[in-house]
Amino acid sequence: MNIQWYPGHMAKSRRLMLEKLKIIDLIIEVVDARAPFSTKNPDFDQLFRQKKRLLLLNKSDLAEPEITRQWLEYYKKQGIPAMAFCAVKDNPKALIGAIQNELSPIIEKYRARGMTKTVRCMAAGIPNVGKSALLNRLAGGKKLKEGNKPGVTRGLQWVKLNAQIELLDSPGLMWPKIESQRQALYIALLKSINEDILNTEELALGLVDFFKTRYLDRLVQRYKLEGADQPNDVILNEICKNRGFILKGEEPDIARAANMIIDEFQAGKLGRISLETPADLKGQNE
Ligand SMILES: Nc1nc2c(ncn2[C@@H]2O[C@H](COP(=O)(O)OP(=O)(O)O)[C@@H](O)[C@H]2O)c(=O)[nH]1
Ligand SMILES: [Mg+2]
Repeated sequence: MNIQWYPGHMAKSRRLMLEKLKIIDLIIEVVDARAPFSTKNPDFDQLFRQKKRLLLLNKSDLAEPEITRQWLEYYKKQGIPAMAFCAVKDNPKALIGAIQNELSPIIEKYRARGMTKTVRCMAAGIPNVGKSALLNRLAGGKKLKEGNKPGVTRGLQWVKLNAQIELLDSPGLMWPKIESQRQALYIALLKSINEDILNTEELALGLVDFFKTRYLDRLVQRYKLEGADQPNDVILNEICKNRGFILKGEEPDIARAANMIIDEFQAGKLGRISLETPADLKGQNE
């Protein structure tokens, strides 16, 4: 899979975000807890180098809790402030505490001079990781538009957390070229890339291949597979037949099966799944 997806509007968003950067006190960097490494935009280290950052592993309700715990430990060891969150369910109290904690040196500095300063946070990340959902959760409302596909948020938009803290929503940002095949696969499976540029069958085969490494039993159970020790395309074929996705002339409807398995994975029907663990990074460029 060779993905080069950097639509024109992203270059514009990047510029607009850079213009706003000087008034931002904290970046809430949102990643998907199922693949915190692969959904982290490598450009951000440079882009936000002078900013305080809080890393948020969102959609933690869809990831394996034990692996999320390993990720948090991994970041802690590196001195990176990080938290797991579920923007659709979690009470935001602990997160608000963490945000206030990060901002308190700035607030205190002004308070010492008898001033009250409004502090500002920006949510940033690749598309579809839940930036808008997160800010809606924090601000307690549905002011920001959400959607399970990339490109829903276009402009920059403010919401208020409380009298002193303001939050800025931003459009998802990719980087010009995804170097690793595995990273491209994960980003695509998590719907951060526009679906029309992807080959669904290739994606589904990649997903089957991933399941073989850690969750083969779930695949076997859900799709009632007979032989698990089979090549990926044979497994996809069997899934297709077992679901009765047959075209005229007994031809298996592979495209339909491919779509179905990706949809079911995304909807959490195969259980809570983590695509990558900190141990997977060994030997890669961390
Ligand atoms: N299960 C689950 N879904 C989430 C979570 N956060 C966001 N979503 C969903 O993911 C999709 C993308 O969210 P959105 O906030 O629009 O992502 P953005 O592109 O980063 O702003 C929406 O359908 C949200 O309802 C979460 O923590 N858990
Ligand atoms: Mg958004």
